This record gives sequence, C-alpha cells and structure tokens, in this order.
Amino acid sequence: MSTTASLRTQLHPALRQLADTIESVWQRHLDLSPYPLPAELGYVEGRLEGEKLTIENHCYQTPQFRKLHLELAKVGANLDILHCVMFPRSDYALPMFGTDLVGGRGQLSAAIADLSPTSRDRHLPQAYQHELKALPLQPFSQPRDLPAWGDIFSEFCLFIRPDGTDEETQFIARVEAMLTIHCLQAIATPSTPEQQDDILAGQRYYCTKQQQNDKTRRVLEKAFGHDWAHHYMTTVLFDCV
Ligand code: BLA
Repeated sequence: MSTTASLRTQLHPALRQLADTIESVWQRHLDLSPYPLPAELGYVEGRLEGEKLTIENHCYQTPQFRKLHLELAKVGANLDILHCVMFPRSDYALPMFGTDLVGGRGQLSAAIADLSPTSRDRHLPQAYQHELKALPLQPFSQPRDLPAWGDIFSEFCLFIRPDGTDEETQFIARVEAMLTIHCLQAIATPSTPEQQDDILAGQRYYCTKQQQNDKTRRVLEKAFGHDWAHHYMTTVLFDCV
C-alpha cells in the first residue's frame, strides 16, 4: 500500500490535523503554484537496517516564497514525523517559518514551531514582534530545551512535549496563528532586491544550523545510507540557494 494519499491517514491524528491546517492556511492566503521537486524525491521508501521509512512531500511556490515544503514521514510502526519549512525568495526580507512534530504510539515527543529571524541583526521585523506578542500565551506542561545548534530560533519559539490531546490541539492552534501572521505579513512585504546578499546569508546560516540536527540525520541514514541522507538534508530539507 503505497499511494501518496494513504500516508496521511496512517499518521498520528495530530500530525494529520497539523498537515491539513498548514495546507488550508497556505491556500487561504497565498497564491500557490506547483514546485518542481525531482520526481524521485516526491514519494520515497527506504529500508536498510530495520524499519521501513516512507516519505511523502508536498511542495509549492508563491510570489514571495521560492519553496513551501510540507513533509510527512513514517518510520516503521512507531515513529511519525511532520516537517514543514517556508523558504522566502531571495528578494523578500522575511523570516523562516519552520515546524517539526515527532511522535508515535499515540504519544508526541517533540513539537516545535518558530518564525526564525534571518536578518543581519537577528531580530524579527517589528510588525512580526508586535503580532506575536499579542497572541494569547498558553502554558504547556512540558517545555523542552533547545539543542546547541538552536541559536537560530527566536524568542517566540515554542518547543514542547505535548501532554495529551488538549495540548496537541493548543499547539496546532498556535502554529495556525503564527502561520497566519506570517502569510499576511509576507503578502504585504515589498520585494527588496538590494538586500539580496543579506537575505541569502541569513537563509544559509539557518540551513547550516538545521543540517546539524543529528536526530534527523540518524533517522534518514538508517533507512537510506549516509550519502543519500546528506543529499536529502542539503537539497530537500534545508537547501541553501
Ligand atoms: C527532533 N527530529 C527530531 C527528532 C527526530 C526528528 C526523530 C527527535 C524527537 C525528539 O527529540 O523527541 C526527525 N525530523 C526528523 C526527520 C525529519 C524531520 C527524519 O523533519 C524529516 C524527514 N526540525 C525540523 C524543523 C525544525 C526542527 C523545520 O525539521 C524546527 C523549526 C527542529 N527537531 C527539531 C528540534 C528537535 C527535533 C529542535 C530536537 C533536537 C534535540 O533535542 O536534539
């Protein structure tokens, strides 16, 4: 059973809901076109040692974003992953939106979402700060510490281990709010080609740090081998332009 429509229905319900939420916010606010991902990377199955890893990619582009990437993955019966990153075009001075939701067997272990600054001063634009500060602050019972490479994330980064369906729902609502702020800000932001060098440097720094996530690398290496994992992390997950 390996049709692309089937993976979403096999995942933890919170991942399914978050995937649907992300796509509907994108469709509501952005002018989506298809993104030409190499055919062999749209739907991928791997099995080296142990469990089968299945990956399903959904990619779009818009006038403001060179790539919107939503990925769903399943490792054996016990590990489900949702990964999403929005890459702005090099003439739009926008932060990077990213989220990762990891779990399985009915329990999520990691839920992270951020709008990460990529400007030279490493601050989010004023309008973003203003709107993010206005969001209701819900306490989560199990906050998690960022790894050493996580200096790319903003003060608004949410990183938790969700405890139960209420916190899962709250996390998804928070991501929806962040994503809506980002889409509305992005379509109101003018193109600034004269800032291209700084924008690209900020995106490269972000991608270089994300490529240091050993937990992601290990999962991919186990199923596909070192070379494929490196290629995938640097061309699909976190490609620097
Ligand atoms: C953690 N990411 C993880 C974990 C796994 C993956 C297995 C460990 C879960 C845990 O600590 O509870 C695996 N994530 C993957 C795989 C893919 C993936 C295989 O996306 C893709 C196929 N990661 C991102 C993005 C962010 C991110 C966009 O891809 C943030 C915006 C963050 N993931 C992130 C962080 C951790 C994590 C911070 C915890 C790392 C740690 O504690 O060391």
